[in-house]
Amino acid sequence: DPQCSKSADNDRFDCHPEPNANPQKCVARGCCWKSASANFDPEASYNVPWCFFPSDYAGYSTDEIVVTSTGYAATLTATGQWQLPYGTRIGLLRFELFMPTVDSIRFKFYDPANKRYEVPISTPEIQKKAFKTNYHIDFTKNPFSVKITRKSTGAVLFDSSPSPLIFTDQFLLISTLLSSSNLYGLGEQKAPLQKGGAWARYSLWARDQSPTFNTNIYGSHPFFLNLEPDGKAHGVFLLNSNAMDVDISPKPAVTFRTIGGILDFFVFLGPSADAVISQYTDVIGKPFMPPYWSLGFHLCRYGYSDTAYVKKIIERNRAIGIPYDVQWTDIDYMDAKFDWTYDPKRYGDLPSVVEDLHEHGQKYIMIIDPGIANTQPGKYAAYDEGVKDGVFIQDSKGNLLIGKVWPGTVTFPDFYHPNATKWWTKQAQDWHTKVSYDGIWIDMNEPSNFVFGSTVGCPGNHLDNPPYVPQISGNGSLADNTVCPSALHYSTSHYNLHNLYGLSETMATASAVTSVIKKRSIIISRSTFPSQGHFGGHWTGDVFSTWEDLHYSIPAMLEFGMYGIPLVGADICGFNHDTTEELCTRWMQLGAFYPFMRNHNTLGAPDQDPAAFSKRAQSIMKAILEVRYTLLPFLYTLMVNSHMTGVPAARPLFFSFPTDVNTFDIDKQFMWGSSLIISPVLTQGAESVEAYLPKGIWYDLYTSQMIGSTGKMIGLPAPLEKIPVHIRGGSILPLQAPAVTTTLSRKNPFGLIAAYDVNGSASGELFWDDGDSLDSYSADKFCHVAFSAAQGTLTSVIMKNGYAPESPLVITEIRVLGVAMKPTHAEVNGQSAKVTYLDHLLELEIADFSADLLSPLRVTWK
Ligand code: MIG
Repeated sequence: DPQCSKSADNDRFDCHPEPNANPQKCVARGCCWKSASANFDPEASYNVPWCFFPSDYAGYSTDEIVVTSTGYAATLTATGQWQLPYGTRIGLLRFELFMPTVDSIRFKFYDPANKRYEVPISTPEIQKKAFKTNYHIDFTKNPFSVKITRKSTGAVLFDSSPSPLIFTDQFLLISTLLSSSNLYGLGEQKAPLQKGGAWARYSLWARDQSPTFNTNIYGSHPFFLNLEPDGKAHGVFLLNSNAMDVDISPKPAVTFRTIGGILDFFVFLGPSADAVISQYTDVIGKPFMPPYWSLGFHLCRYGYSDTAYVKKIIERNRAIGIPYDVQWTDIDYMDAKFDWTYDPKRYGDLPSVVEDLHEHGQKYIMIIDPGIANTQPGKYAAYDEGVKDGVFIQDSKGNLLIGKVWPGTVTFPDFYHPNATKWWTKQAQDWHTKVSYDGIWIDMNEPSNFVFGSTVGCPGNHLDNPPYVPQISGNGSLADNTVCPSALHYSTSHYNLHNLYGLSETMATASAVTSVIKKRSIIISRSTFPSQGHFGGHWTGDVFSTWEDLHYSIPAMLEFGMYGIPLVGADICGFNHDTTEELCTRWMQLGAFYPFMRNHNTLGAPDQDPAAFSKRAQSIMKAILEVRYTLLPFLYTLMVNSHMTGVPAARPLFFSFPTDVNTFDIDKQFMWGSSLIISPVLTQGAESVEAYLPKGIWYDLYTSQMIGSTGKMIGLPAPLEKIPVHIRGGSILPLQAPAVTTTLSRKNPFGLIAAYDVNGSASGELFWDDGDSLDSYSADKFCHVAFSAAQGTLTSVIMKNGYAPESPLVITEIRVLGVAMKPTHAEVNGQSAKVTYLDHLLELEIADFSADLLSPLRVTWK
């Protein structure tokens, strides 16, 4: 067949995605069979397909593309001979394309005759077409394809022409060409940050699964960011929550193969990576504003068998002065593992432990699992009230679906049920009258189930056994380790809502906690879906106490930033297996730069709280925590920026250096904003790091030592005492003296570090507010100070003054890095201050003054 012979390896699109393809099966599908000529990697999880679509395979065509008030529309008709074993095609499809803004596009393919399931997240309404756009839209009619290019460069942003378009009830496929192999996103996966360049398949189906390569794990994010050849960025989001595969090919191209819903795409034009995430979060929701305390250090473990153990941990870490804001407890506290209860014997004094934390300016968070025990009817309010309100998931016949988790047999709340949030809020309220928690940790919400589908299995209908199952773990079964896909939520099947379970629980829990606490809080969820960040954060699950997982925590953190979930971190020191003192020390150092910093450990593993280690390790951990607490005004400012724009606090290097190709693959280093580069030690025994410093001036955070880089790998000394961190020339960072809690550190004096760029200038900013009011940003109750420095001066402008602290915020110290000439005299707001100049470091220190941080500052030196 001439249509087959034309296909070079990289032009192939998989016609037999299931395992065990053979020539007979392939030809029966009307597809081409040919072994790969090259690039076959026996180690890879996915390779060049040997069974692939001929270039004229069945698709859809149209006679006419109509211009509408919002964009374009067309009616598509199925064409060609259809031979795939995935049901019949929908004969007529509707295509609609919207052009809501100059830099964004939305388009959908759906069945105009039958309403299909669509993802229940709220997205902005589109009423009109942008007057001007930065993109071109082109179509082909037969077969139908859509192509979007960037006007200024011609770069491809979306092009569906390379593979057939397929749309059956339970099998939908579309491919798009990429503009380069620099591809990011498509999680949640344990994988490198940069995912393009080779054949790969990432499948999305929420699963209780420790992060391991090539497996679907807790969350689903059908979003990618692609860098164009000139460093511009665009994003593509498929708003679809069904189980799916995402195939990556070196063409470069991406194929989405989903088993339900509709094809509903968004394309975001950036052109910077920041702008892509900002546009993406315009659609899925901006990140929630976390309370200040949540940026402090959190301590947790699975296996605190009683409160005596918890108290011992609290006391021994306080005793050595560890900066430490939040103590957590895991399922150990529960009475027989029932939600919203505590064990009267082992945890009888939990309320007073929490009171003691509060008296010390600390906070308390406990775990809640979604499964509600059904074994004590009439005696257990959460269950009884849930049954009365009808909020539990039902089996396909309408009976309660019973699964099994920690408390034994359970029902699962349907958090999308109209009564669910009210019922959940009542549980959260009643519980708060007993234990005055400050936030909630929600685990097991894929949802995880210890039995297959339910205690009686699954009926095995078309939802339990669809004609195609993406390449997920669990012996090819969607029900493995979770609820039957055929189970019923209020609005639709679990088949459709499975990937949204964690998001729906986060939304209900955030709403409950907000109405109970009436202050900002955090909900940290294991399972996530787009929009999660608008309601809560994420931790990356059951990572191993290994050097490898220490490394992979960086791409995991960075990709969640791109998903609009900036409050993210991994279990510091590792969860599964035993950590070592060295690994834990290195992990505390890296973890001090996770936006969400929690040390957590599994049942049975030795303690790994800072006080569990030698004096030397304790003091290293304490020192890096003091560095983090010193930097908290800067981190908080980044989180405010995230809240306002979506741009993450912890970012890949390429966000700041988009034309430096050396940065595109880097996932062993990362940045805070565009001002700090963190280059952790990730190998055992290492005392230095080979780190990439992009072109420019960098200053060692601890010693102020300057490095002028031409953009190259540099060996940085890193004895166990030190994680290399550099300030980018051109930055001004707001700082505050550390303390053992943020309650105390927030009262300390502020300082600034201004690091000159090559032109001798620098700028920065500070956002500040009371740290925990719900309306700080919605009601403009915050302050925003902009700083700038040039030769001999540093000034501030009060951009917004919406928050009046109880006592004035004072600034008492300024360091300026890169000052070439020794000054002898400095003045702060007209008063002379003390000058110290370190000529070997070109560092100027201005001290012995006190000025109001929320009034315009004018510092001069000569
Ligand atoms: O099946 O609550 O990922 O952080 O410590 C294990 C016990 C259940 C899994 C979570 C982990 C937590 C653990 N949970």
